Amino acid sequence: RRTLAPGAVHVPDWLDLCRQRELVVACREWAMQGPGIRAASLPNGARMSARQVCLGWHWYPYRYSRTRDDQDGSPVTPFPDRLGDLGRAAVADAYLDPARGAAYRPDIALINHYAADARMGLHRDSDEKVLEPVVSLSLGAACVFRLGNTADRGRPWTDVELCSGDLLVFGDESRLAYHGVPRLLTDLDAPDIGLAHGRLNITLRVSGLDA
Ligand code: MD3
Ligand code: FE
Repeated sequence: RRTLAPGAVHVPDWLDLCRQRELVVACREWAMQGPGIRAASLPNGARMSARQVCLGWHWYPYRYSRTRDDQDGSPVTPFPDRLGDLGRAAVADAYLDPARGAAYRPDIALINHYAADARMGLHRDSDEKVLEPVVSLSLGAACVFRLGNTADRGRPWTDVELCSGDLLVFGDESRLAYHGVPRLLTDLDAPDIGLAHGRLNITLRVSGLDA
């Protein structure tokens, strides 16, 4: 467990291989429940290179909707209880604060799949109406994760290698920090968890929107 910045905690190897495999299976099922995994289009027309499935609320740049407004308009898959439980355990372990963990009520899961050449540019997550922590779980290929500052996309930043099973929690002073994924590392070093290639990242969030 390592504090990267105030409110930003990295717990390497938080998920054992069995839980990693279970999550890969679950992500595959969630992805099959709707119109499929999508590359979101930004308002400038560019497509994101990571592909995404949303649970609880559908992220439609740059807002949340209960329907898949940029796909077939179908209702988003409900947020699964088991991810709520996982999020509470994550916050408790990252902050060494069982009470804070118990109070955490995520209602959004964004599942991103990165192929070998996918990236995520530096951005901040500011579409949620409350500044509760974001929980991130990494599966499959490792990546370089860049944690920037809260002022702009420039330096200072810190690069951290995220591996399969790692937990990151971002809250408090780090909740609005710029962050991104400059590159993936080789699949060849990833554990065998049933993911054919690339990297999966699950983020859990609290929308602050009415149920
Ligand atoms: C730092 N995902 O989905 S997860 C995203 O690996 C996103 O897929 C990246 O950025 C990924 O928005 C990074 C780690 C993460 C998530 C949310 C944060 C870091 C954060 C919010 C504030 C600060
Ligand atoms: Fe983000």
